[in-house]
Amino acid sequence: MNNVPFAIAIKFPEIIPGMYDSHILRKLSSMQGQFLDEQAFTQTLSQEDLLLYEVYNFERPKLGGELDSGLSILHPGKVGQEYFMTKGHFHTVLETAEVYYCLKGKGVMVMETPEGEWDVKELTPGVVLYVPPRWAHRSVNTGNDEDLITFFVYPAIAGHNYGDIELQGFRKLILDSGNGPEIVDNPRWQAPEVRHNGS
Ligand code: PAN
Ligand code: ZN
Repeated sequence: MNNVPFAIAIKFPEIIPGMYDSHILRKLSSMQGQFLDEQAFTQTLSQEDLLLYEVYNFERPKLGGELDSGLSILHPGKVGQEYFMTKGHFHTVLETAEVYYCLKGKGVMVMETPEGEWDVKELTPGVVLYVPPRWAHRSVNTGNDEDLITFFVYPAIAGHNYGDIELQGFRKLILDSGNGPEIVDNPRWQAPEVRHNGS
């Protein structure tokens, strides 16, 4: 990979960059066990394996000092009452942070630490969100019919740990109350001390 500066235009309304290193497509079938309403999940999936989100990555060598960046495009929709969301992850190198910049749409970032602290921050165009080291993160599209588009940057050495989130999901879920989004407890989630006692 050339160690020379590069510039990539992200222009409205197309958004999709003219150049990128990888394009990841995540469909509903890859989110087995992650949505609260399992019946709604099975039913939605039986109709169509919907495309939930796409990521365009600008990748750099996995070296200290390098930064990976890219665009996340999370489509609108729901499984039952739960809005479409990304899988979410901790960074494998837990002590690495990430910055998100919201370009379009409406949503939230759901975050938590391994110790069970949690936070939810709104994402609307112009918002810069700092996800500190140690915080797992998942974006959720709470808009009715618009993509949630964010630009992100993180250390190239970070890596993605999906497994710990897949075990029981995030502590908080974002559901449509019928009157807008609400934050609810995830019944599958167990506090670290309970989890580690092997219940
Ligand atoms: C982002 C995310 C992207 C997709 O690049 O990877 O939004 O979400 P999932 O990786 O959870 O499927 C990021 O946070 N990178 O570290
Ligand atoms: Zn990340």
